[in-house]
Amino acid sequence: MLSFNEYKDLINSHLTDLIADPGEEAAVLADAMRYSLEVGGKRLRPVLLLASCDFAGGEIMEALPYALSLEYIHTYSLIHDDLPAMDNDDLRRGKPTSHKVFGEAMAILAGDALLSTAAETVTGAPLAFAGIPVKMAAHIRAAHEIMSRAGATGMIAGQTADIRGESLEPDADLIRYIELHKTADLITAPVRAGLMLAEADDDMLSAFTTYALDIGVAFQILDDILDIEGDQALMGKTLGKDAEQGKCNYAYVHGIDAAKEELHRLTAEAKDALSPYGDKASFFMSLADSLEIRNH
Ligand code: GRG
Repeated sequence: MLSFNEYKDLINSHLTDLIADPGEEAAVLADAMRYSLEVGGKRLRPVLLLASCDFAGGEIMEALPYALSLEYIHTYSLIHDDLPAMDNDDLRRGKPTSHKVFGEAMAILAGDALLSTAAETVTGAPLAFAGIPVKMAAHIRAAHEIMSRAGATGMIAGQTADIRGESLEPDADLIRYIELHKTADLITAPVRAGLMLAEADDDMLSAFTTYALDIGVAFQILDDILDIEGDQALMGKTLGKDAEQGKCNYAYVHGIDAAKEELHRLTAEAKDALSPYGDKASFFMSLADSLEIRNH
């Protein structure tokens, strides 16, 4: 296993390799796609994919296109989330948002193109390895896992519930639905897809699914806490918007103390799920701990 930063460096060094050149007539599209990818980001989702695949004995270079696809999907979701029709934000990853730099139409298209590049990447990945034996069923399962958790029953369903929640009475079930789908699905997809590529057994898949859903929900709860008491410069985005927009979230509805307790409970439950793997799972145990105390 590598360290978080070693996986991250590998991702960053290939991040824009798969951004196609649309020709001079549409060169601005590739510029906008690259801009949002390169302005920063923790790369949590692609790192999780490489680390999960590595943990289960898979080939990380074979998993790399799938990892990149996760960052394309995540970046598209941030570009679209920042649009005036959604959260209307001027700042993301500490820099002006896509629509502030390229205009609204181009920001919509850059998001669309990142999502289609992700689909092209996961469906085309086996072809990239023509000449070496490819476990086709594993590739198809991983591709389906990524695209379905990003889609109409996954992240987009969560975003829909989040927007709907602005005009509803706060409700614990709705809050958990939003956390699970808006955020945890795109953290669970890389973990499961990485294991699928390595043909991990069902017990491992089940333990790591519990881990990923827990750290995913915890990630959103801490995001909501940081929206109230975080440091704007560190977060790289405008804070305090959830209360302004009447967001249906854990910290806003149950209070900061209850949110911190739930964050801690979920982190402990996530680590507990991996206890059968002992020290071998230390990468994931430490990651859960560091995500619990992140400040950005
Ligand atoms: C617009 C289709 C569509 C979906 C939007 C991802 C999302 C769903 C909205 C973005 C806003 C938000 C609070 C999302 C929850 C997930 C989250 C906290 C994203 C930020 O992820 P980080 O902190 O970002 O990993 P970096 O910049 O580090 O990659």
